Amino acid sequence: MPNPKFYITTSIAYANAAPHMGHAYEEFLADVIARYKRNRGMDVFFLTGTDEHGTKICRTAEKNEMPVQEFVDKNAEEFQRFYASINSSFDGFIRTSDKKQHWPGAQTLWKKLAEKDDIYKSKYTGLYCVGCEAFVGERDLINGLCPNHNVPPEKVEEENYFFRLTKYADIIRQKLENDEIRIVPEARKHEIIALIKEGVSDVSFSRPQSQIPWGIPVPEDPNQVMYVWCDALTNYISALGYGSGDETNFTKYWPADVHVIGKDILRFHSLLWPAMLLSAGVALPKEILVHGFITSGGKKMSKSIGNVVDPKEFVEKYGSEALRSYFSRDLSPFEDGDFTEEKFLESYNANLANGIGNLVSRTIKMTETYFEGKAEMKDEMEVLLKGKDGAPDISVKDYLNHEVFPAYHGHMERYELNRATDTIWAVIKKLDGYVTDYEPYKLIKTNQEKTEAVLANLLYGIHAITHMLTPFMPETSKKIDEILGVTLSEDGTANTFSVRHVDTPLFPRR
Ligand code: ME8
Repeated sequence: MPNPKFYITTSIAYANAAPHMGHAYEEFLADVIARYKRNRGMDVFFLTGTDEHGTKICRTAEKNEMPVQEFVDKNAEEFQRFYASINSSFDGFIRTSDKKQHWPGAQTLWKKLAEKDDIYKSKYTGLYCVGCEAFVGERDLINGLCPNHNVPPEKVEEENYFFRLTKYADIIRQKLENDEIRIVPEARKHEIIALIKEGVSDVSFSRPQSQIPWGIPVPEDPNQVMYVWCDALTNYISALGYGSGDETNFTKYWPADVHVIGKDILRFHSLLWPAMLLSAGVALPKEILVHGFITSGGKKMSKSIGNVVDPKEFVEKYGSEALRSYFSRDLSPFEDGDFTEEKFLESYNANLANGIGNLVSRTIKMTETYFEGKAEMKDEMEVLLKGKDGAPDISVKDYLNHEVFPAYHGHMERYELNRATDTIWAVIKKLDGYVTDYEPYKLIKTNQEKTEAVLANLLYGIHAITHMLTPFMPETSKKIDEILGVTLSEDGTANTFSVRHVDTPLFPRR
């Protein structure tokens, strides 16, 4: 039996500026899930990339006095470099200006919709927000301004192609209601269903080439270029070879098991995209994970407020593992979350320096001092974790197998990533308590055998921690495992340790 496949994507970031903290977070979320699924033995394809067409990019390139292609090349490279610097394990990076891989996919899909008679030409008179790259209605505005960008939308009057979204709205609403397309978290599902119930219109699906020269030409009508969202959404299949010749990956990995996106682009992914796929007769994505927004000091990060935290500078200063740790511990994937340097430092010291760093260093030190760095798990001498508040005592192994792992995997499967790390940090706390209860630094004077059992249990517990922590902090987990010098027994559990000396703390206090 081949391993089950798992196809996960991020949205594709606009290549009109350097990556921001929101991009870093979304990439991190998808990376944690991809790493977790790989560790579970799945055949994972993790796709990320950049969205390189549209009015916004075209205008920003002009402002920067650069040819558009050069401008997006530079930014796409910056995204790739940044994602690599935060240890993203992506398998594919799609760029929508890629004429070999992406354009044929987008044009093939367009033709399918046209064959279905789901595309027609009509006059569009209305409003367009360049920031959103979206046609907006009066009801979307607050005091005449786009609430996302605080600017008035532009008036547009032009001859466009339209896509018959109305034809599919009801079917999609049903598929959302019965979780055929599952939206996580549940609240976002209700939000999109309510939006569909308010009423849906057909969408303008192209722009005149004279208005926006930077985009994919509409098949058989070079006077029109595709609307940027029509082109961008197709990336999820064009990256797998759809429409460009070799469809091996498309056949193998599609449909997406999960699209990871931010809350502002929910309607494109849970309505427009499924409608396009239904029209083309292509299978629908199974799940959409919708994350919240990162703010700074409770406010949207903005240059004028001066609260922007640049993720690249941040990684240069503190390292990618520290950033990943903050994302893991302090943000919930389903809600908005705050990022400030002050909060980061607090979390760093509590979770890393005093938390895992301290537990590892004192355990290693005692093993070195009392047993020349060697310890072995022996069944005949169990030293139990003391049950608190009337709970019975329990062995470290049983505690991990019966309480910790089931809770951890449950959270991971439900994408409750911060709750999964709560489970990990509960183990750290438990092991700290174990040291306090048995005081190996005193016990060594009276009972050497029992002290070794305590240390072996601690090392065993730390190995369980690194195992669970790998998707979140891959480098730290690897480093700690090297320090532990673990040898696994036949059943795959750690049984002997030969610890390595460390001179510098894993996470010095900051
Ligand atoms: O929307 N916090 O690109 P984008 C968390 N090209 N996430 C945030 C955020 C924040 N402050 N700001 C933005 C696009 N995001 C399109 C996608 S997909 C076919 C096309 C998230 O660069 C946002 O929700 O504006 C989106 O998921 C991602 O960053 C890219 O945003």
